Amino acid sequence: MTLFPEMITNALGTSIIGRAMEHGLIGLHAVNIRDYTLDKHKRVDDYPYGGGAGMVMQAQPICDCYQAIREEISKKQGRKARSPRVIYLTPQGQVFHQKMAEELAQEEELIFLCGHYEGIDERALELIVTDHVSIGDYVLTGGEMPAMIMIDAISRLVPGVLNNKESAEFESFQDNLLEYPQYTRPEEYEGKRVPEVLLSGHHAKIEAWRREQSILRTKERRPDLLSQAKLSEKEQEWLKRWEDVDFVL
Ligand code: 9D3
Repeated sequence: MTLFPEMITNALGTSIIGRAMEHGLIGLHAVNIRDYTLDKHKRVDDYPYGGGAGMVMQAQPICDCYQAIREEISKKQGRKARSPRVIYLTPQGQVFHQKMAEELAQEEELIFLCGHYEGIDERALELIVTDHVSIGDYVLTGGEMPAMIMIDAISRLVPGVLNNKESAEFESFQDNLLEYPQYTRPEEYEGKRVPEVLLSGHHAKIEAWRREQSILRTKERRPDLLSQAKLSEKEQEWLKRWEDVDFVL
């Protein structure tokens, strides 16, 4: 639900998500809230009661838009569907994270409500919204890009959307460690050589090196994640020896 539906369809249509839509793995409908206004000038906002700067989006177009979407879902499912979760994108929401994406990927239907500049009449939020979500502590101009980010993160978890199953499973955030560095041909570029161990063909050594790199890289770049990573006793001992080293990578 948005005032700028083409923003969503244009951006997501050309991505991996677009391919998944063509294959019928997911469906995406960007619904224009303005299509549900009863105002003869097609207005969807008005001045705030109590005064103040800016405009406020009215409850009626949003709630009617929501009811129309519910009707479509019922038609598709051939029965009265249970109420889908309605996610309102707002800087005041819970901050989006991978666990939330995994949980939302289990849902059959999701509705995203995007605001823009102005706020939304609180009564519309009280009537239809089930989740308030932000994508982080920085200020954007609207909820469309946050919705797209959520849709992308959730859709790639739907079976079949990614090519190989592994890519969804062995993940940066799965075990709270960052990925190891990767190299391809040539062996030397601008005087910089590929780490010798990767050319050795010694698979156990390569695996051990990659694990080390993941741990060191996480310590350097995302120390906040390291505290939640599952490291073996041996790895924790080994890591202690790097404790006083400031610049490794
Ligand atoms: C300062 C009062 N508000 C302006 C009327 C704050 C405000 C509301 C809405 C500022 C920006 C926005 C537009 N942003 C979003 O709708 C939004 C958002 C964001 O800005 N950052 C992170 N996550 C999100 S989710 C939706």
